[in-house]
Amino acid sequence: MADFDKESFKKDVINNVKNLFRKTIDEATQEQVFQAVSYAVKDHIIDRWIATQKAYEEKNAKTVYYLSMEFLMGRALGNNMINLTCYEQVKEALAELGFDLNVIEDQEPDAALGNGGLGRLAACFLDSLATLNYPAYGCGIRYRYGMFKQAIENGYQIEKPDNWLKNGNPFEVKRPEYEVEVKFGGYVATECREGKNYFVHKDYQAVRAIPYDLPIIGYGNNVVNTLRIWDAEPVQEFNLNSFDKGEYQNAVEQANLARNIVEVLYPNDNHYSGKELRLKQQYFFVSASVQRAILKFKENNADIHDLPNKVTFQLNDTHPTVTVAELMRILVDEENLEWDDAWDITCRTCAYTNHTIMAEALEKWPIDLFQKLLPRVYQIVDEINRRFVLKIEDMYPGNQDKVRSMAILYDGQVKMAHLAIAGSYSVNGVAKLHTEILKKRELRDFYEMRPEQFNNKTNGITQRRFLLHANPLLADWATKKVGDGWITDLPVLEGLKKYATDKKAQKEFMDIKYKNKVRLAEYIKEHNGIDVDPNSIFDVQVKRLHEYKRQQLNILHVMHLYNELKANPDMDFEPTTFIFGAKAAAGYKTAKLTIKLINSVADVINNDKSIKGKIKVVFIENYRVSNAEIIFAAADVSEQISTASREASGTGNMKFMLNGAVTLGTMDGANVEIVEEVGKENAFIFGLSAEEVMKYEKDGGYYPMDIYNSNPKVKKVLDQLVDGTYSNGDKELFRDLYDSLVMKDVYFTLKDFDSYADAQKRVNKAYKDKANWAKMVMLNTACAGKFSSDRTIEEYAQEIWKLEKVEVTL
Ligand code: 26M
Repeated sequence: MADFDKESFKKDVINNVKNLFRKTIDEATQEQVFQAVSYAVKDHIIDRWIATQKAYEEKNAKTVYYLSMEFLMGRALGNNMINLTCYEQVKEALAELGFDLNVIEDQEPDAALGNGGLGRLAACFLDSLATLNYPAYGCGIRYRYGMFKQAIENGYQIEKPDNWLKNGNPFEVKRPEYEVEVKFGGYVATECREGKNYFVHKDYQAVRAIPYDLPIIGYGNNVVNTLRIWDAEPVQEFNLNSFDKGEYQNAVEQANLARNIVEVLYPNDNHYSGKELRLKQQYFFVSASVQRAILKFKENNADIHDLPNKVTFQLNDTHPTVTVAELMRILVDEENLEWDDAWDITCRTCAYTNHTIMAEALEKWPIDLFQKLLPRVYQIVDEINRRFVLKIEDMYPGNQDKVRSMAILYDGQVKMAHLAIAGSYSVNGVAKLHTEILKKRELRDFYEMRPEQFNNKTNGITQRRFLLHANPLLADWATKKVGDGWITDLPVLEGLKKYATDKKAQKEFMDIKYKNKVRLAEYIKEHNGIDVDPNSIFDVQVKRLHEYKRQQLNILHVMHLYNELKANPDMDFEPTTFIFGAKAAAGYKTAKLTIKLINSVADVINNDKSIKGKIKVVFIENYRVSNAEIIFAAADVSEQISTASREASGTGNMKFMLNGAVTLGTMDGANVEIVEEVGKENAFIFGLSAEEVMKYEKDGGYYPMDIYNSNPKVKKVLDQLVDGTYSNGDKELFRDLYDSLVMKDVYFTLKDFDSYADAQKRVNKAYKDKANWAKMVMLNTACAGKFSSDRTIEEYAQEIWKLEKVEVTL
């Protein structure tokens, strides 16, 4: 970074420690130095932030508002320094002050305002938008408590609150001047003025929405975009004396509403819970974000009809879908547009991304709940639905099936996906296979009605965080081989292909992998107290715990392998460390029991001297963005073993690939495209195809009992779930897992078992051929270019958002 002066940076840090903590630098704790360094870095951000926003305003550039209930940002300091291109300079400055930058970075809590894939994708998108010079806001909620911290006690998951704001957030800026009011409850009255009917919302409860802005720094281009997260404050602090009874009650309720609304992230992933507070959260941040966006638009534009030329609201799944109705409310009630006019604008301003085909994730709100909480918005949804149903009937006269499958209001429910599709000009899936399944099955009727609305945008990840920051050794190596162009143009890594068969390069690459495995082994020793051998295969499955992701398949196979080794201790087998990391939704029993099973299996196997440490099983506690960065860099094998058709895309698969791991996976989500890029000879693919799975499902499933009865290996591991092998003799502990696998096996775990075990064998054998293994993993890194979120964002920007790049000079 050109405007970085090491000596003045050191002075800034020393000064910040004094001002913030009344201490000299040698008295300060590492955490206090973290704060001081962050403020010193923020000094370098702020002028760029101001300049960027000025440049956008001058150009009156079209802006995308990425509306998301989740932004899984992880830590900011390291990433901010990377993107300002001052990481090495700060590292040196701190070393001279006697501090280790790694230790300083470790002081920062993760900003875990998200569950998993969907939230992390939003974070990667913000990084790419800023790096590609696109005007963008992320809009979300400033949860007081983010994703819970996971502790493992006696093998069980315990959830601990994540008080991430405890020591303040050095990078955020409160913007009280941009507060808006959001209204809940009450009723709608009609008033007639000058012959026109007006809808007036009465007797409501209001909260003040206060924005906090976080800087999103583009890589080396002076761009700083904004992630705006909303806090809630009560409209009036209630004062015991100044209210009559009714007013007092209302004041208390309003204050409680403000307190509750932003309190905590719902820790569900791919599962809808139907809680009223969740709908409050959705409307709260949507209404605040849309109101603010319209106010800003009106500062620079005279005609509201220009809105679609200047603004897109991108809806991250159905969670912010109420945007469609809220925008209509503002256009009709506040801008006084006619319905058709308003609807035309709305449908050209909103776009929707679908992230899942899991039926239990579909958001459907009971009409009475929705109507009571948002009476005016409900009236609007009702009218949208009335007109939409007329359109369906017009297209398919007399076909009630179509109405049933497409209406927004049906069976006493508000179907958020249907509202999102009806009110959007674009509907996209997140990988080719996923989009095809949406078009052919899940959303077939909508696709038939308006095929041009549907498109695919295969997900991506940011190489700035997941290679440059997470894996500095490999990043430096790649830069030495092909230059540093890959940092903003990932396909440049293709230049590494020619080294894949070069003996010297292979050794360099594998030495780096080894060092990263040592780093992870140290982390595991420190956090789990388990010794693992960096020379063993690191086989890794890290992701949310869900039956469809099939951690059960993985652990059942480990149990099987252990049986084999016990029976045949001299079996030809390359020692393997099976690494898991996963949080289970707090109320998801089967998922929590699977965590207990993994830990129980780990206990038995890790302590059995007879297998000479050939298998180790490790469950990494509290998997999150910050330790993910260490884990991906150290992996040899990437477990992507979802039931085909269920994982919309996956993005962990891409992070492993980029860091030189081979995929062991099903033909699901983006795995299909990974294989397309790297070649099937450089991946280990197994299992039913999506089509096969869907065919079984259409025909009512299959009989897992047949497999149990005919496959002795499968029978043995299943029996071990209920014979006390992994539960100190307790035959009931894992009974529910046994029952659901043997009776139903909804996720085809037994069906895919043999094929998975065979793929594992192929992996183990392939690892022995050191040269070929090196070639395979190097080709994975070299072929990862497609999976940059820069590519994804260019596609969104050009094909959906129609944005133009804005240059920023200081
Ligand atoms: C819904 C209702 C109430 C509470 C929580 C939810 C909810 C939260 C998160 C539902 C779904 C949520 O996330 C789904 C998700 O993460 N989907 C993943 O999206 C990734 C990015 O597109 C894909 O790569 C994954 O395949 C997909 O599972």
